[in-house]
Amino acid sequence: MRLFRVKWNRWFAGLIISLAFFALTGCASEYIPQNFLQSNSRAAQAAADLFYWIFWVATVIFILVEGLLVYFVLRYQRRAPEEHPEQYHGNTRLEVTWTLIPALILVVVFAATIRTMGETGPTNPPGEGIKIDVFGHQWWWEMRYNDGQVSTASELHMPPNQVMNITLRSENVIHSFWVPRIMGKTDTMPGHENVTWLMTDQPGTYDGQCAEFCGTQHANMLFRVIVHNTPEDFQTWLRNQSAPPVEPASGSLAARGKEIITNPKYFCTTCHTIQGTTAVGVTGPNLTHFASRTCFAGCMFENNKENLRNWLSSPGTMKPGNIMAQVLSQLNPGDPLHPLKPDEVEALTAYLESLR
Ligand code: HEC
Ligand SMILES: [Cu+2]
Repeated sequence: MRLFRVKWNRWFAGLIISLAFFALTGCASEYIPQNFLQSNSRAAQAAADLFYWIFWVATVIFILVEGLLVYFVLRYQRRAPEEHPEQYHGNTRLEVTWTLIPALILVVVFAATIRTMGETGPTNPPGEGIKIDVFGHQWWWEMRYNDGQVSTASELHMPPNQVMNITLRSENVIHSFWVPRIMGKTDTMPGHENVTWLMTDQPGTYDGQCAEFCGTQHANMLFRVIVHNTPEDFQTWLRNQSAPPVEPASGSLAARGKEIITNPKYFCTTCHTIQGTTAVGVTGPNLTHFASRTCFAGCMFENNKENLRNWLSSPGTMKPGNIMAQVLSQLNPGDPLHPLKPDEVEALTAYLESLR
């Protein structure tokens, strides 16, 4: 009788754990930015369809196999301590059957996967559209338009209903370019070019993510895909990105910021480019139109005054391990985590905020 009670306690615990599991899966909010099952493009929809198709096939198999298992356990359980089952060995017909059926199912799943890849895979764009280059850096994404004449960071802009043909590169480690709601993953490889494409008819902002572990800040290597409402809106954006930034009024705080950033003593120019100035470095994000962007540092931060001020006063606290913090630490050996003086930070913030 005691044994019996213990068993029921276990059943009860099992029940509670499964209930908690199903309850927790309901915790996610309605809109999940990186949920590829809530797709916003034909390619993502095809991937989601394939997923559901395989999921239901697997569910039927699961119910069938587990159902039979439970049935046999109950039907043929030992009823007396001295009872032994009848002994069998081998049944060729049964064994061939249960080898062939799973093999056939796998062939069908494989064929469906190949078909989806053929229709919407990264190497099969539905046509030629706008060519851009995307680079994976540690730890941010760079997007180059117009054969490299325009370079921006953390934001990929595109028009609706047009193919973006993307060449992917990396200068350091392997990253993976992923916009779950629009397209599947494609790796960026050092020394090797990969291609992918994006297309959607739904304007909006979609979250992207590096999907291949690439160092300590891998999880903070995000980006945004901004699909403009009309092709004209996109062209306006591109024209603005191609133009040099507005010159700060002489004597202003922003003008002092420009002096600092272009002064080689501060190293900024070795890593950043600001069109029309002496800053021509390419290690870090191009800052020519920094203020036009919605986020920075691999979209780890919203682009606002407070975050920018914090970034400039201590990039090593904001995103530990990044190369900017490492190099700037030389500016202030006494307190390497705070390389710039507060008034320098203020001036730089004012200047960067003027780069629309
Ligand atoms: C050794 C190269 C290097 C130096 C020197 C450097 N930076 Fe950076 N900077 C970077 C890198 C790399 C990032 C992106 C880091 C990340 O997101 O992981 C960055 C990010 C930034 C950003 C955010 C831009 C964006 O879109 O993400 C600003 C603003 C910035 N730096 C300003 C400065 C200023 C001002 C100086 C000089 C005081 C400076 N940087 C010096 C490499 C450098
Ligand atoms: Cu990465």
